[in-house]
Amino acid sequence: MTYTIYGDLGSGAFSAEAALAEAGADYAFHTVSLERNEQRKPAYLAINPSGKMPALKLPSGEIVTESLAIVLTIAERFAQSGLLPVDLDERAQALRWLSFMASEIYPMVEISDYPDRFVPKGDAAKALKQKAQERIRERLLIIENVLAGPWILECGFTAADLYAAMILRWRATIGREWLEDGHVPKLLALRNAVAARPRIAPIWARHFPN
Ligand SMILES: N[C@@H](CCC(=O)N[C@@H](CS)C(=O)NCC(=O)O)C(=O)O
Repeated sequence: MTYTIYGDLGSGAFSAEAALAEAGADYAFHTVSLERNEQRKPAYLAINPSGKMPALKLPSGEIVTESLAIVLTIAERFAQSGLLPVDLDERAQALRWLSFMASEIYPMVEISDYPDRFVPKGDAAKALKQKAQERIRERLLIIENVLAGPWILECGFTAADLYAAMILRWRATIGREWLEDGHVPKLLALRNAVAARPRIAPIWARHFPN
């Protein structure tokens, strides 16, 4: 029995797949198409009633949802992967920044990508999208300012880095121009360093071509 990731390419499923690859785990990737709205269809709602991806099926058959819980589950089960530092103070910082991204940034992604789920289409939706992008950018700048370089933590690569790289690659969500305007050079270097990691590079290329 292997792990099975449910999700689409380019989505939060990247974090699950990159974590499993870093851990050297066997896994299968089951595509749930965002374009076809399959995350809202009964077959997927039976896996994750919240209609969000990713979901991870454990070898036992249990389902884990929420990208943060998935990444931490993988880090715990493959302790030798170094996805979480052994030192408890360093680990606390990895957990801090992972939680910050999952709870302060990721929820803004839905608002930026689908503002008309929250307010009527048109000017209200445009204004809301802009606000959500501002929040994401403010929060990315907080990480930019504490980032040790090349990774978030001085002790080295952790799961927080692969999670940050994924968010940084959601260019349309954040705003391409802002990203290209030089506000977050350390985070962009981190994103490139994550993309170049030997176990992640082929996964990055599948999720984020071009
Ligand atoms: N809190 C969830 C958020 C996941 C999420 O928003 N995933 C997006 C793809 S990146 C999704 O499933 N969107 C589909 C939708 O909102 O309909 C997590 O961390 O796993």
